[in-house]
Amino acid sequence: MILAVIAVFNVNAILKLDEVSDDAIDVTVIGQQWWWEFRYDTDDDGVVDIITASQLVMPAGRDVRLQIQSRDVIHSFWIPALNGKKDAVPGRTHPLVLEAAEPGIYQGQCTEFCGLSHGVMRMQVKVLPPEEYDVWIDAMTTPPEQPTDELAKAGQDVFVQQCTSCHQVNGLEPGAEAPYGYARLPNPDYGEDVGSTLASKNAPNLTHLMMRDTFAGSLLDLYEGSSDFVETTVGSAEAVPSGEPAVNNLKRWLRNPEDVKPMNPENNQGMPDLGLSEQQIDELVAYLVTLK
Ligand code: HEC
Ligand SMILES: [Cu+2]
Repeated sequence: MILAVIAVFNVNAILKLDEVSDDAIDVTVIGQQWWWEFRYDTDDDGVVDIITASQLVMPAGRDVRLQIQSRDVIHSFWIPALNGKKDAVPGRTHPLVLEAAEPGIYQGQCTEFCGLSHGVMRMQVKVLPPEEYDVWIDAMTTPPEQPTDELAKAGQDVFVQQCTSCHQVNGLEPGAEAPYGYARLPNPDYGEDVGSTLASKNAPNLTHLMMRDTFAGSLLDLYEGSSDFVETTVGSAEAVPSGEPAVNNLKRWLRNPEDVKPMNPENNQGMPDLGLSEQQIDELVAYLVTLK
């Protein structure tokens, strides 16, 4: 009898967990060794118009329906403050609904052992007030401005030569020639199209790199003084990050990514050391910080 009474409340609550409102937002989440990708179709026309990494962005007070997938091994998506865990399994799509009442930055961690850098495969959910979320969508669907200073322009040339074989900046392809143009749409099949040698055929889309607060699987900050993001901070969050770009973190990454996090580039997992000169690194970083 007692169990029957408890079951009424229990079953009710369990059914509600999967309920979503009509204005829910759909986001595809893809686990990779060792970072998370997020894809949005903001105008619901069946075409992906935003591809970003490390940080899932959503508005407060609205359901977000995640479709969780993987491109390599089994990962598990978990934002403890927002919902339970859900496995990311190659060849399958698992749904999970998130809803956050309060703006803030919510921390998460991959919770299924997925190889070398599993322990540092982090992610964040940035929850924005609804009007700030619109600002974010606007920024993410507007091409970044072309670099104007000489150092950044030189960096863009190096980027086309050395980086576009793995990373997309919407509109820049390997062998592209100046003056470069940025297309508005990201390409979900970019890796396949450029013949990427990566095991997952995929690297983070960098078109709006500086719109995130962290990079490299949320291991390093993209802005100075934002290290308080290591813990979930509820209360406020900005659509467009402000502050000084953490150029030293970007330089560290480009000098040798494997120094920052364990990867297996010999097996085409992760980003290899490209043997860049300090001059090239300065140029590349001057370019990367324009990607906003
Ligand atoms: C062989 C493929 C490959 C090449 C070439 C490559 N990268 Fe990467 N890069 C990756 C992969 C894979 C990751 C994701 C690593 C991770 O976080 O686990 C990555 C991550 C990054 C990130 C962090 C992005 C984020 O949002 O977390 C930056 C910045 C970056 N690369 C810049 C560059 C630049 C600049 C170049 C050219 C000098 C370059 N990469 C060349 C594969 C590549
Ligand atoms: Cu993982």
